[in-house]
Amino acid sequence: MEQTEQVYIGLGSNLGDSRDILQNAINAMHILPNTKVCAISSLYASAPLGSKEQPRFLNAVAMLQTKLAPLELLDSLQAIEHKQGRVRLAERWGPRTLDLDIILFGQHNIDLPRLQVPHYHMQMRAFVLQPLAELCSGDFLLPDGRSLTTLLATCPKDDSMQRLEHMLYIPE
Ligand code: ROI
Repeated sequence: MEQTEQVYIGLGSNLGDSRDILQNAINAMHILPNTKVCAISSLYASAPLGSKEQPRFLNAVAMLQTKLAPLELLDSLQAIEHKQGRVRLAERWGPRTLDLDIILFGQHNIDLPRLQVPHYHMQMRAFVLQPLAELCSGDFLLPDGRSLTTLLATCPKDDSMQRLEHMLYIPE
């Protein structure tokens, strides 16, 4: 794919030094070929969705510009996850060192066995929508025509969610 696309990545971690792990992931995404990190949301802490018997999560959303094709980007993100020591545990919604999800890939709808974009669960997850809303305006439209404002208004409220003081940053 030759065209430059704007891609939104959801980052999450709840094992190890999560803030460090998320910053390292941003640094690693920034040096991918034909890719740069253009914007990063605030960092949010929230109670785990899924099994409650796990530490709280740190989440953020990054906006990238990339010329990589969707599956090339997915492979690159999975390589970063593995380098950060991610182990896929048997438990489906269990703890993870690093999760990098492609939330939106330009205005593309992607429905492949390995990759579905827009991300299936985004409309249910305040820890995705809230940071995403920091990076794009409320009238931002998804490929199916829904606005981000509509998604935010219908998303289950998460009272556990806290916007943190310390920030992630784009490396020089
Ligand atoms: N819960 C929160 N709060 N944040 C996440 O990133 C997250 N990721 C997941 C599950 C385990 C579903 N729960 C989460 O994959």
